[in-house]
Amino acid sequence: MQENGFPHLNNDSTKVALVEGDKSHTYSEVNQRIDKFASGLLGGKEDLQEERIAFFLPASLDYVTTMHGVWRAGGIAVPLNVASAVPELEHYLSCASVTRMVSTGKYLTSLQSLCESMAITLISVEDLLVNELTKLPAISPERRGMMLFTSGTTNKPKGVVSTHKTIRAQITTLIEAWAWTEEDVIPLLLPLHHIHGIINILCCGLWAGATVHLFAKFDIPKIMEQVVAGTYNVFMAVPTIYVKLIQYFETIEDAEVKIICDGFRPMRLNISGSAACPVKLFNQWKELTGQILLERYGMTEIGMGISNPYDGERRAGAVGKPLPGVEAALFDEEHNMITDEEIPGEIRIKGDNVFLEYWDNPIATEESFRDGWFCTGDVAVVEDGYYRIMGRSSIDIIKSGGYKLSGLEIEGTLLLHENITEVAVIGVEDETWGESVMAFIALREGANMEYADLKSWCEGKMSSYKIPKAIRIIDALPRNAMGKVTKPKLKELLC
Ligand code: MCA
Ligand code: AMP
Repeated sequence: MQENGFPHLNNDSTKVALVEGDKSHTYSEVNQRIDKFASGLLGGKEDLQEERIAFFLPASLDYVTTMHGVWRAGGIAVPLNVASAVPELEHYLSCASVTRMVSTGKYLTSLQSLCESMAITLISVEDLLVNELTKLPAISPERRGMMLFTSGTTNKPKGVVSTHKTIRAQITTLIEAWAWTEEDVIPLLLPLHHIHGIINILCCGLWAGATVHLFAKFDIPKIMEQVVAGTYNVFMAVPTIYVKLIQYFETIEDAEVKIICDGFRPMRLNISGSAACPVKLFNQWKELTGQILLERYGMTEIGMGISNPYDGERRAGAVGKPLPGVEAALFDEEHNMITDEEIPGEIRIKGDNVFLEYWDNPIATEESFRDGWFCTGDVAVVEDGYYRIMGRSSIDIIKSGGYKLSGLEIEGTLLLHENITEVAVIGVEDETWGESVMAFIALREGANMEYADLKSWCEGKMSSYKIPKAIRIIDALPRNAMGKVTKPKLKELLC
């Protein structure tokens, strides 16, 4: 282990860190494997000097080995969405100038030609587990450690770069605020290319010395088996997961529902975040399980910023107060800080938790900060000290099942369809997904389009959760005098 760096991992020896199916791995086993992998990655070099190493791995021991191995060897970890379509992957890999990609099993075959065409060396963790350990570099906190891709109001996702200091701040504030301890056992059922899964669950758990159960997908019966067995004392998910659990309860016997809900009841904490938790859902979950959901607010660029309290009132429909070490304030359109309660404004955030930069995009980085504050684009009010999210400043951002999607990115792909002349994508309210993607489409003269055909056409061109759930064919998109599409008018068409 390096001496001065930021290993971000507990060093307890015998405690179980990870459970993966019927296998479990202790902290000492995981730590040793990481050191071997980091030594293999270095391959004789003293320091990777922020080489971007991508990984295309489901939640697994290999994932943890790779992420921490890259950190310990001085690289930048670039975890990728294992559900990505090839054009999306091409963008991530070229944007980050990735040189090596770590993957496993069947993916090693499916990624081969893409990696070859981009001169990226494709490797497995096993390939780099060396027995002779090298001295690992000392990593200063200001060094870049991770790049995650996020959708914005531009066509292509941007790489959000965090330093080791950022990562540390994001983890430690949650350890303190949510009272993580080594006694905690938590299931990880979220994808591992976003903060929610990576920082809030995996990194916090492994920093605290807790046990994290890894699930490669949201497998309700398997996870519920463990809930019933009383395995977990903490549960974190996006609102859609709680909705889907309630929908699942409607498909099984009442007695079984009761047993599952009794498994949730004694947990010390159930958290909802990544998208608004409707008050109805908050109340339903409380009625079913007795759990008062702790809702919090975060963003890829800031980790978590605002949270309802662990001890104290958890207010339905509100996201709470700024976390320890995080400064939050509301600003009006003239960039004046709002000091009166109940006047809405944009949430801006300061603190060590805030990212360093958008990779290779100084203009976007500069535009996203004002006077040292990161401008989130989310609008809120403060009521009695509690922040309540009112919406977003951009209609081009859609939050579906916890994923942040760019309407413009989806439009860009749909426009490649030979029969589509104009398209506008918006999010429409949806009980399961929060918002679901809807496309308004104008067609080439004489052309027809069935939804099912468009859906099949989209497959492989974008991640499946970005594919519109519905389309509406219209003659022409509504535009203002400047020729800009007026998306709010499209929403009105649905009323
Ligand atoms: C799956 N589908 C979706 C979504 N997920 N459609 C719209 N929105 C989605 N989010 C579609 C698939 O395309 C597929 O469609 C069908 O649903 C079944 O797919 P499957 O993968 O089996 O679905 P699932 O396992 O039930 O997934 C639902 C899910 C998943 C578990 C809620 O969406 C998910 O993991 N969401 C969380 C994402 C996340 O971690 N977000 C945090 C980022 P078809 O059948 O037509 O092919 S935000 C963040 O990190 C910030 C910092 C924060 O605040 O936390
Ligand atoms: P992402 O960049 O994918 O991490 O998504 C961050 C966005 O998710 C934020 O800018 C918010 O719009 C939204 N978000 C996260 N948590 C909440 C919440 N509790 N309530 C409402 N929106 C949320």
